[in-house]
Amino acid sequence: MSTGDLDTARDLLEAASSIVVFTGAGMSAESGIPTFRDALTGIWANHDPMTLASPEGWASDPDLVWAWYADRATRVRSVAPNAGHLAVAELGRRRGVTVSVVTQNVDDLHERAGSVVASHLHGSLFAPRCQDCGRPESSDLAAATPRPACPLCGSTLRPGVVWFGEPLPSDDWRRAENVLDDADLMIVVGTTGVVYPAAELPERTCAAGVPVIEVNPEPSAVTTFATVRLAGPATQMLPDLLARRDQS
Ligand code: BV8
Ligand code: ZN
Repeated sequence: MSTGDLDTARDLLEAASSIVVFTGAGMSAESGIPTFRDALTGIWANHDPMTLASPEGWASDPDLVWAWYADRATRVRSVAPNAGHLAVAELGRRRGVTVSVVTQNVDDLHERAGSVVASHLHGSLFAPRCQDCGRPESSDLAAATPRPACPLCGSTLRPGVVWFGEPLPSDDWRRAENVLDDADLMIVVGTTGVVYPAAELPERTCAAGVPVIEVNPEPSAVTTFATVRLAGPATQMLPDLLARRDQS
């Protein structure tokens, strides 16, 4: 990455007052949470995440799918937010700037770093709910095994995430659209930009003439339209982007 890219990105940041930070699995990678593209490891090595993260996968083996999410929830609880999460939270505390986090991630690392998350587009590992009566259950049950029954109707709890083929939560989608309407900058961190309809949001931002800064060590679908790409990991690029010029 050239220092020119960092200067360009810093100019864009300094000029912005309403920023949307749009994040994907790469945001949590350096906290030790594998991205969706990473091959599943250990006991999950022989499973396809696209199958596990689908209604069909759930229907065919709810115990297996529940165990995968319980394992992921346990893993998230055992790691910490990284320097990238902390940089986003610090940006949100700056005077004169409104920062809205819109994440595709189902972990709570942005919240634990101190950010307020405007939208969890794909739900949360920590919001299990009854698959029949819809009653939301305590986040403590997210990692409970075996799969807990609904205390209200006795049916089974399901993970509170959005599976492939399922619609995104309308409230989260509306909140994401609302913050996009006011944005004068989007920072996209750690996403391939190929999962829809979430991937529409950076595209719409660009189409509206709002600058897009991408943070990703690899090119992605976002790279094709981003104003500038900071080619490196989130824990390095975000602190560099936010560093006050007189301090760098
Ligand atoms: C919908 C929750 C319609 C679950 C997720 C055929 C049938 C059905 C649907 C479709 C179909 N074909 C297409 C679709 C639409 C489908 C879709 O987009 N599929 C893709 C694969 C083509 N979308 C859907 O199904 C959506 N629903 O369309 O519903 C509908 C409407 C009305 C009524 C009924 C139905 C639902 C999509 C949501 C799926 N759920 N997550 C779970 O987590 O288990 S998506 C899941 O995958 C993640 O949440 C994440 O969003 C996504 C993976 O994308 P990324 O976040 O980008 O992560 P990835 O691993 O791909 O990449 C990591 C990136 O980070 C890389 O670029 C890497 O370079 C970078 N990186 C790595 N390290 C770092 C880094 N960056 C910075 N720093 C680092 N250190
Ligand atoms: Zn129930």
